[in-house]
Amino acid sequence: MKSDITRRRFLETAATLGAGAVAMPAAAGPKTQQPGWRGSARVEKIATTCELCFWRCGVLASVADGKVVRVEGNPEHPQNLGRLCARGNAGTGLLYDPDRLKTPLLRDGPRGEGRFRPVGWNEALDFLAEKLVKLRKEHGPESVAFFPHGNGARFFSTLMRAYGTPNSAEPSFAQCRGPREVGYNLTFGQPLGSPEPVDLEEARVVVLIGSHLGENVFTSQITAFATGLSRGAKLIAVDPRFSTAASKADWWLPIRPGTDIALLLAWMNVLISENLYDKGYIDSYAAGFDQLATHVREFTPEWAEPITEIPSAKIRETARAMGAAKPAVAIHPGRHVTWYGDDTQRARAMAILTALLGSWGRKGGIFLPTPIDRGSFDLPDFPEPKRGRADGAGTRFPLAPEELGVTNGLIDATLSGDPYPLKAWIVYGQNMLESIPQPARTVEAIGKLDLMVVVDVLPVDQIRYADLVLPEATYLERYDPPTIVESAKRPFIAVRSPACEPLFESKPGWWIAREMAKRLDLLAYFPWETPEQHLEKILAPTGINAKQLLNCGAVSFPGKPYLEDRSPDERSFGTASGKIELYSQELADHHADPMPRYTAPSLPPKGFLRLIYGRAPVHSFARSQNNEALSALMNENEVWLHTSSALATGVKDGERVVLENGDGVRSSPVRVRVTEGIRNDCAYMVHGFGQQSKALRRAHGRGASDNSLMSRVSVDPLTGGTGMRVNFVRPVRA
Ligand code: MGD
Ligand code: MGD
Repeated sequence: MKSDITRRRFLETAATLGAGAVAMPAAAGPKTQQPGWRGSARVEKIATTCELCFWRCGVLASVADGKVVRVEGNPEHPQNLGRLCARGNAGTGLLYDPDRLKTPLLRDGPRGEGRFRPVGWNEALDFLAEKLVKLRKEHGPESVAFFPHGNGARFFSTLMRAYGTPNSAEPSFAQCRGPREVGYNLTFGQPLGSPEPVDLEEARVVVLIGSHLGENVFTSQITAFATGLSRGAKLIAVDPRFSTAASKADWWLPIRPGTDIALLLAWMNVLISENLYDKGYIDSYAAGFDQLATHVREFTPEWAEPITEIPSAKIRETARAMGAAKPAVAIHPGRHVTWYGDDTQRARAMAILTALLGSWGRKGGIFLPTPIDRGSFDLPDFPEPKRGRADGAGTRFPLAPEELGVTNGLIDATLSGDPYPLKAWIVYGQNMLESIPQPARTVEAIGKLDLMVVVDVLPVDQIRYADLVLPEATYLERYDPPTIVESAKRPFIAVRSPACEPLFESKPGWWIAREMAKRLDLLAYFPWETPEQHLEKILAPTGINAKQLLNCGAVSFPGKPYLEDRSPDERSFGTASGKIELYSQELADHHADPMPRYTAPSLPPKGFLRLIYGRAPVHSFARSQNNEALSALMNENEVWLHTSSALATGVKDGERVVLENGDGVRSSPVRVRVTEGIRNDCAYMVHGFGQQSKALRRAHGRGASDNSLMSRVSVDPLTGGTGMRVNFVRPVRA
């Protein structure tokens, strides 16, 4: 029952505010006219939404003679206010990438050899429909698994639910922020959502635990971060590497990897033992304080010092800095948090620290979402699957919400046939061989399938294993469902609309999904003919119409971001107790620690270094390395090695080495960066490079892939999240 509450909250992110308080649009409404392609009329600028990453900034695409000549930030978009990062500015590099997928492709040779013949859309979709009908008849609709990612996937998700499969999973849960959402939800009764609502600009102390803001670039987030620092906020950066953020920090704590929970417990110990926590807030809103105080009594800074390798005096000093600045302390919850398999508990520890400082719902801490009412279609009931989910969400992984799914759980089921065989995968906007660890298992699982379908924009490596490839139009060529962001100080709705016609034979996702629905007799789930009609329906309760939104790109609404903006009855928490749960009965019921406890991570064997990884500001995941403008800025990654590690192995700065992991897996060659800016027990690289597909002519063979070296994972038993920082590598001279 409690888990049901947990799961529902993922969908109702704005649940703390009563229905009567639903936001209405700003009185002025849209201000400018940005006419663009409507019918056959050519006009200048189209307001739309970026998809180079998942922050989804507002952009204006300048169109001349049907060609997008420039993409810039939309000044009217409430999130990025006209600013745009390098990747967003390089949108045309994806649109006009000569290596794009151009036509539907059907496999024409053994699977894995990458031989295809181009086919028309009718042949491609008839083929898929025929296969899906057969699979449903012979193995049940549950035998088809869906791997979506990105905004455009939502129409496909409707299609897959209508078809009857419960098996759908995105990497944004089990390879990204799943354990964080579960940890905060257990504590505050509400997950954080995206964009994460961290009040960086108002903070007096910012705490980054791994979050490498500055290399991890979300435009408005780093703007708020810079604003906060320029207003005098102190910065504590906990990172085994001297990250860009660490270089701005008042305290850089080069923690021994995997020991953050020990540091967090010691911070709690100091806040409580020195009476620096927010007593009034805890008394009003929290439950379980006495149990927590008893629990952390033994976890002193002196206890944490040998574990974390951070001097106890620094632990005290930083805890006191937080205590003095409370409640304006922004403990950034992190985003990619699947590190060591204890990730839900680390997220819980961060959430509890946030609560002790009184920072949840307070200026300079974590602000609260404000709901936006939206319209929906009256659809027929979705068929109730006869068999439950195959990925373990809600069962083997009791706190993984069924709506989001566990990618690796679906791969496990495909390999084992347990709880039942999966016969087909449909992959939309997910680069499985780069974003799911243990890629050799993924390939092995694909080998067990009767059907593998990939809907993508580029010929990424996984295409090689597909039976059918469907080329989607890029985000600049299509409508997607509107972006509705409640976790902003001013919540907003933004639109994605086409700046130009789809190139080649590519088609928008909404069109592909609808055409499939026709063939599968599921059109009742798509009761609209054009995406404008769909948009109009969603917008109906907001008081703005599709034309207005298309003109300006985004409309914001007044928000109530802080507890003080809300009446007492709007301040309850969505937990079972209605309070912030410092002690979690729900975790105890699942035989897990009700309060976080430190467990030691596995250590690198002699001669090996822990592989850690992160982002570069000018690239997104593994999706941007083939982009002409972005590859000109950075066309390979490097492996960071500490000076002493380089000395011990005899490798030199600038030399190319191969990395070999503990299982003997070798990377492609990668250049060494010898630096003092990393601990001597780690090796670091930027994710997304080392791509194998020869059809990506700029990205192919550039640098090394972190994912290829992840032959091991430590799975979080509560969520299924794959802890990926448990692989060890050594440089081997090429
Ligand atoms: P992490 O991988 O959690 O990423 O960005 P973050 O959430 O910031 O953090 C990487 C940092 O953790 C590195 O600096 C690494 O040295 C440090 N680290 C490694 N091990 C440990 C440890 O044990 N303890 C501590 N304290 N630190 C450790 C990811 C985020 O970036 C995500 S999820 C998305 S969706 C976006 N992707 C993205 C992108 O692709 N490109 C760019 N430019 N920006 C992006 N922003 C977002
Ligand atoms: P991308 O590499 O961006 O990552 O996981 P993914 O979303 O799988 O792959 C996106 C795929 O979608 C690419 O194949 C791209 O060509 C395609 N694509 C791009 N635009 C479109 C479009 O408009 N339509 C369609 N149909 N396809 C499109 C990201 C995930 O990866 C995340 S969120 C995180 S935080 C994790 N980070 C991470 C890591 O740092 N290291 C390793 N090893 N694995 C990771 N996995 C996770």
